[in-house]
Amino acid sequence: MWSVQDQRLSARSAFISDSMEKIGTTLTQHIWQEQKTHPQSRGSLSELLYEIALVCKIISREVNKAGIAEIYGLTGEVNVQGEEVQKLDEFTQNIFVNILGHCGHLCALASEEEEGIVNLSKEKELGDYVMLFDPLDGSSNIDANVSVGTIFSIYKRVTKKGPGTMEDLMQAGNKQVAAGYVIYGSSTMFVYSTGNGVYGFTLDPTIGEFLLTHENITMPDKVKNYSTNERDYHSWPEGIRKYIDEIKKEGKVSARYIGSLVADIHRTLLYGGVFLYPSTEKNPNGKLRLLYEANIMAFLIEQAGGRASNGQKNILEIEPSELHQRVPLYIGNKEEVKKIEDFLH
Ligand code: P6P
Repeated sequence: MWSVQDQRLSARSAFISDSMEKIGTTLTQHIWQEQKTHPQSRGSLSELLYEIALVCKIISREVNKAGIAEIYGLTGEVNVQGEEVQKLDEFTQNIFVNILGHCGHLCALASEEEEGIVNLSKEKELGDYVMLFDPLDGSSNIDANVSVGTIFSIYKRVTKKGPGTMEDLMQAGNKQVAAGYVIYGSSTMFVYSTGNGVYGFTLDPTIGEFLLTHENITMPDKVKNYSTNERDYHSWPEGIRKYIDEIKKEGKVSARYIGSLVADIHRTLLYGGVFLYPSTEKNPNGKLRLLYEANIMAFLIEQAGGRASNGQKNILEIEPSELHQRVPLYIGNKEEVKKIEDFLH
């Protein structure tokens, strides 16, 4: 005859074994499996990705409680982009620099929030990688509880030793060894690629793990949505006006625009469609940044079967000339982006 205690223990172990069957692949396990496909790898990139995931779990916690913690609102300062700095912007920038700066796998860091290279020369151990990131993209939407995101791009250094330089940071997007974003929305998702497909992981906050929910994401062929800020219609290049006029005349593709790059790209990646941020009178080179916004989205979308262009060439082939340089961005369904390029020519 089992005691009540024995019955409780057996029920609990049954529950644990049952739920373990459902837990699937964690992000940590996936990164490790990816590493095993590179026998010469020493695990430095894997550990770097683990650290990024850790930082993003902390950011997720802060973003999800921002209102309660009363850290909504502005700091009263302005960043290098001339944008008002939200308190969460400041928090996310600092936590990235503090944790990633000390992880020993980077020799240089650059961020949307800082003019130049984040100085790691004081670090006792410098690594073989550089990272460019936008700690909290779309942060102007925070107070309206709209999805925001973190964007990151990782390259192998090209210089031999010592603190990383601009040469290490300003590489073409096709040299990225890993890139991804984390979207803080109805759930927190970590979406990344190391060049072998795009994988999405959803955070289970009850166990603090990112669990694989989107295996080898492939863009649908159907162009479901077009996404752009039509405020700029009259200052777009004529080809873009003609393209959008045609889409609206046909009436088969829905307009969807959130105004938060990570959210707009995440929807485009999963549902299919195109996102456009053309050059405008206010932003003759477009608004979005090549090195820590466009390159990452281009890398992921291309891995998922899509295409990203500045209107003339593949985003990933652009040789950077400035750390914060902007580019026009046409990204999404491959055939549709090629059609946009044709309209521009
Ligand atoms: P606009 C957010 O401020 C951001 O940098 C991107 O996340 C977003 O895609 C874009 O700007 C939105 O710009 O001009 O439409 O407000």
